[in-house]
Amino acid sequence: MTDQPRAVHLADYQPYTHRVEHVALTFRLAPRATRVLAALRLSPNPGRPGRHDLRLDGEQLRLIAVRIEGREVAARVDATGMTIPAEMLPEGGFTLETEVEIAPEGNTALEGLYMSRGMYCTQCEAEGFRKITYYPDRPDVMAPFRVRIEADLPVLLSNGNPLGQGPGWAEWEDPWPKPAYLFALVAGDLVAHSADFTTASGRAVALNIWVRAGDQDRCAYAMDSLIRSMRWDEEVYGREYDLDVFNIVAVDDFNMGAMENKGLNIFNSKYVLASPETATDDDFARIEAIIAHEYFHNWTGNRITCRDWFQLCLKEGLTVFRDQQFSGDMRSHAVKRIEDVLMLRARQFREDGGPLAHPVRPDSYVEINNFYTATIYEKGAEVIGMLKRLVGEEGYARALDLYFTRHDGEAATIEDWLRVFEDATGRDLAQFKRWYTEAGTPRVKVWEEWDGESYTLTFEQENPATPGQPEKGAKVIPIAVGLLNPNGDEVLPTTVLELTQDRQSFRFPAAARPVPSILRGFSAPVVLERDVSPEERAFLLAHDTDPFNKWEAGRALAKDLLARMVTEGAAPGPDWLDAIARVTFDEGLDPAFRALALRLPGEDDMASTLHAGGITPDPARIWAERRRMGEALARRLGPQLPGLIEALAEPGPFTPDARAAGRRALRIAALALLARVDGGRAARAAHAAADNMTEEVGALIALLEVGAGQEELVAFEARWGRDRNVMDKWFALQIAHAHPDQAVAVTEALTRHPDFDWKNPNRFRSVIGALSANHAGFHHGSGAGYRLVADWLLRLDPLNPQTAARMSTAFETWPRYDADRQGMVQAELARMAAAPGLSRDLGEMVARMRG
Ligand code: 0A1
Ligand code: ZN
Repeated sequence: MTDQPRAVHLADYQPYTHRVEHVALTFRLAPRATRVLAALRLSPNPGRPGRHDLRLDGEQLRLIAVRIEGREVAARVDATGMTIPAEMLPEGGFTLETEVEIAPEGNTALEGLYMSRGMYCTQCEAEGFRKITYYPDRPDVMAPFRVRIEADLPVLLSNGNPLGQGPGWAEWEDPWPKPAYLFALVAGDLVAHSADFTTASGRAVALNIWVRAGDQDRCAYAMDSLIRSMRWDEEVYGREYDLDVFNIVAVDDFNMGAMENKGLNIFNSKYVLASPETATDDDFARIEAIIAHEYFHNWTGNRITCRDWFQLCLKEGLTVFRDQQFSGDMRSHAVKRIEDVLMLRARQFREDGGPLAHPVRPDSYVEINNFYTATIYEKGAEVIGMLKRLVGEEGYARALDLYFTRHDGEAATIEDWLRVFEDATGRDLAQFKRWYTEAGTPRVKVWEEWDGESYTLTFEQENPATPGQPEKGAKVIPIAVGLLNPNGDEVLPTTVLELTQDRQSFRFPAAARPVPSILRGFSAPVVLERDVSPEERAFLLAHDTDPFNKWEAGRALAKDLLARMVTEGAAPGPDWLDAIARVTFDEGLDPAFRALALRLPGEDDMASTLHAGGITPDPARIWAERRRMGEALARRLGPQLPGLIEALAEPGPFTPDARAAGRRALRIAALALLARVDGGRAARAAHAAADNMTEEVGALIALLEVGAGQEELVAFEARWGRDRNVMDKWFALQIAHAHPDQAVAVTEALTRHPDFDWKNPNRFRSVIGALSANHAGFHHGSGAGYRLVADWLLRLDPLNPQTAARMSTAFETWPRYDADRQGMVQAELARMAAAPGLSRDLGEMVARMRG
């Protein structure tokens, strides 16, 4: 057994002992023996008075030499770094040189310098740089870098601006001081899709997207998204780009979505490459959002970085918030908000309600890679949305301007961030800060009272206990409210109420009893509890002027019904069927919105809702009742569906814009419903006629959902078998849409497919991740789903602990289920915990889930 891994605590933060004034690196690349020469110009940090040893992080490095001011020194080396005692350090500034050897070819963890199909690339966030060279690998140590790369490869890239290049070498200089986690290097046989950009102040920037030969014709959308992001950040946030080049590289083996390395973003190829034939509308939207996200990090993350990893939400929450604003501006704010909330509830509420719950700013961790979570990213963004709602558009703009001027070039904290808002707006944010320090999703109950003259809304907030945080104080909760009169006119336009106490009432003059629309735009990440009749929900679905709450009313109607179907065997009645029918065929509404209104509540969402209501969810029953619900809707809408499908056909060539995508989304939703009553005839025809991946996949899923589609799957493989990104879809969709009793068998069969390259994270996620996403299949009463996922996590862990740990969250919902299932999950968690040599990553996750 290895030593018990130690937790890192926020309270222990101390500035680094030294300053790094400059870094010069030379790489002599070779797959099994890359030499890394580093020259660090160091000086004592005045923020840490006294004389200190020099401690540098370093892991899995073969040390060749260490010199100070040109003289060899004997450093103390251990498994996590090197120490040079204070007495061996010159007073004042000095240059430290190290030479190490590393083996990128054997690096399967995809952290540090590694190889992906013959190409060298790096991933340094969070703590990967220490696997490249000895260095103070912490975000508050910022330095300018100069990099020389020597390799017999045509394209050699690093951060910053190019200094020069020749056969077999290239040099780069990044003038902007940066932490090591933003370092990047790429070397390979790549081709560029290029464009130019001129910034608002006239700087010419060369833009390149580097891909393998043959992929250049799939870069246009990413490039267009990049150019729109650069312009948007200038126009909306006044932020300009600050180097002469901006490079993006697409890599096939990548643990996450993408990485914002300064001037050299590295992307999972799945989030760059797109053409109408190979990418769905959702892929296009995701590419646009991720390109924007990484680009926006140039200011929120790179120019202003995090003091320590506890402050991760400082860059991630803000950058997600900014990419959400951008996507809303590019597409539809209403649709984007609904999609973001669906995601938040599916991932973050799920996390916040289980054993892995943690604050947006945690105060301890064992492995920081385990904290790139929905809470830090998505809840982090929601918290900023609330701040903006509380201080208003202008207050927000002033605070952000102050943030950029005050902290440019610094490594900042959440305290700095909140102080900027306090100074810019005069508001006290002490209570608001609890959103950063306390985990858990607040539950807000509402009562209403009307006395003939005035109408009162009373709110009560409850902040549930989470691991390590039994008691919590009241939060500041902005609740956007509107009131409608009984004929549907709005009598109170959206007004933000500030709930700051456990219980609080708000009174409005009202001569007639109004219908309230509460938590408009999902103004706070809370669970709203209010007894509402189906009639009132249907009324809001028809009349609410707030698009989010209009959709939410339909959603709530469907969830109430499905809950009654599951618990009491209720039948889908006309309240819901008629209300949805009206929205589906309302041509005054955006087709994308109508498609969202047609989407049935998810099974995992239903399980969580039932559990919150004190009912133990039965996954098989939820699956069956949800299916019955879809069939009832299909019968109700059936006769009108062919007409709708026909009317939504897009003439002319495919365009990925939001309007066309919305029409396709509604058309596919209609096809999927129709398949339930016509045996898949229309879906089969649509599949045969499809000239784009959105419709090809949409029709195929519609067929799989009714137990058909086998021939289409064969044809799909025959056509796309050589395309990795497209084949990921083929693997995933047949598992995600398998019958619950067959999901495990289908997954097992696919793990034996010759193209199941499980060491590739995208392929692993497409297969094992797809099984975890098949709710009734994963939670099958036999326990076979649990066993299979645990087997594969254990197999992946020694090679790629980061991805294994991340995917172990499949098990986080176990406390919701019955004793049998709980026992089976606990047994799998115990089996994983006992595995010899378990990584710190997976070890921490399993320990937290076991509780
Ligand atoms: N900062 C990146 C995401 C990222 C995080 C960690 C990684 O390795 C552990 C890789 C990428 C982003 O927010 O896009
Ligand atoms: Zn990010």
